[in-house]
Amino acid sequence: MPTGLQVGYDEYFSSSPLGIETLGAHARPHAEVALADLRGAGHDVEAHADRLIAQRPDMVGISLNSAPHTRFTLALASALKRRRGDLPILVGGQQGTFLVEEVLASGDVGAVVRGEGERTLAEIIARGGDWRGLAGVSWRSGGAIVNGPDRPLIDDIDEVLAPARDLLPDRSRYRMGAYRVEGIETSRGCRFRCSFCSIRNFHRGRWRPKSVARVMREVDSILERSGGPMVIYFADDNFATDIRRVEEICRAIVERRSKAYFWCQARADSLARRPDVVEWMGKAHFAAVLTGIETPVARLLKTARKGGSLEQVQQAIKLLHAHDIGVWGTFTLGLPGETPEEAKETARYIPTANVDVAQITVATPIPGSDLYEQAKAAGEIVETDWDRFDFTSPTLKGQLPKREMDALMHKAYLGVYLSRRFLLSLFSSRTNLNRLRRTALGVFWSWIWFLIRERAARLFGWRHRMLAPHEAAAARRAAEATT
Ligand code: B12
Ligand code: SF4
Repeated sequence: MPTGLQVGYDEYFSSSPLGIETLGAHARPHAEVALADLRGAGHDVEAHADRLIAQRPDMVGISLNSAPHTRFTLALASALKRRRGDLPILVGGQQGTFLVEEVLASGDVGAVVRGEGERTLAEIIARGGDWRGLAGVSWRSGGAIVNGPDRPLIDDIDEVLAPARDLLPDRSRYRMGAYRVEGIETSRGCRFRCSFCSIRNFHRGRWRPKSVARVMREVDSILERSGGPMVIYFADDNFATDIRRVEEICRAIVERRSKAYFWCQARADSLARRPDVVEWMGKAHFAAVLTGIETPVARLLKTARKGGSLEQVQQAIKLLHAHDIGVWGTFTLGLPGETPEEAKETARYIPTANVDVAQITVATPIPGSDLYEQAKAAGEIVETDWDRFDFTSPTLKGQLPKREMDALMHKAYLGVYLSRRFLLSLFSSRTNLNRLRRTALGVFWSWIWFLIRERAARLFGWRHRMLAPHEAAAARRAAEATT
């Protein structure tokens, strides 16, 4: 699991890396497996490569899920190859899947596994590392790229093994503030088609659930092993896709009488329609729901094909609060076509939305999203450095310049976390909401501290030792020339 995001996320919220843990479980019957989660462990590619090579791997797989991990991933592949020219390197994940040519371009990465990887990886290992001809794989042959056919999706995802959490035994690092966090994936995909999102294309428009029994087996195994208070985070894109299943899961959780808290990601419109199910979520100890609010500007929501309405968002917030469930609202500035006045309107709205955690991002054309395809075709992507696809920087024509975007964003954050309402609410009785707000405030201050350190680093010229791909290629050529 690579690192690379330079805006601080890895430093203050690290949830367990479900992708590599799940792949580890499927690879284990065929090979000895070691996992390395490099997030939050510094950006020194050379040092990471030394540590990985010291384990004498026969093959290395890198999970390239998010855009800001791209440069690090390619630099890591290159650093590994400089040390061991014969080492087969695989890349998979959301960003890898939709960026095959770029990932394979330097020749350091041998193959890209497209889409969900459990079966493909197991087959590659079972075939002694030979990926040629396999479905779901793209590889280089001579100078050309060969794309194997798409691999059919796993129909019954109950067949996906539980993540091999024991392969990363130090679980204390997976936390947000005071909470220990463990992720569980209970479904795959999403039926909606927001233009800025890649999920629909990654899962080919399908939503596939795990059965309630399968989900609860995983919940039970985490609860059995956990010591103190903890959060179980359902990492599904829209946990509320099948609202009856949500109720069933909540009823099963209530039966456990555990002290754990639960978080999930869910659409506000799905929740607003079913107050009875939100009540069950409250009984089951759901402490936070992450929901995409984006903007109050109806025109922009429509262009982005978000669906739902602001009224439903407000209804859902009221409903969640009534059952002592915190709202983690995500907002988007710079949606395509947004005018500077509309950006200000969104920023002004954020502190009034009554959320307990606010996350503000800049609309970013991620590969696999319709926004990416359209913007690319129209020549509207103005940024080429993947490090800038960090969801806080402008990357599209027409978006406000970084300085203005930052100013709006910072003002909105201060408006949320330093508002009288928010600060006074911290002194109310210790409810879920209250705890979440304290956590959010703690994270907010660590972010401010991170920004101060980053500014200082820039001021005094400290640099991360991360090579750009062209620098890495030059270094490899130089090393080859010497040997
Ligand atoms: C949970 C989650 C988080 C959590 C935990 C992140 C984590 N890395 O574990 C938190 C909240 C911290 C988070 C943060 C961010 N996230 Co996030 N996150 C997710 C989410 C919802 C689920 C990830 C997950 O656990 N999936 C379940 C596992 C089993 O699947 P998987 O990881 O995709 O792995 C499978 C395949 O991809 C493939 N595979 C993956 N890697 C490899 C490697 C090899 C070798 C092989 C063979 C196969 C393979 O096989 C796996 C099994 O099928 C995804 C959306 C999604 N549904 O995937 C977004 C998603 C990955 N996140 C995204 C983003 C943008 C971010 C942030 C940058 C947001 C921000 N503004 O800061 C940060 C980045 C932080 C970071 N360090 O990664 C985007 C990335 C899009 C992109 N191309 O950039 C996604 C796709 C959501 C979206 N559509 O916008 N995220
Ligand atoms: S943003 Fe959320 S609701 Fe929209 S398509 Fe992506 S996962 Fe689905």
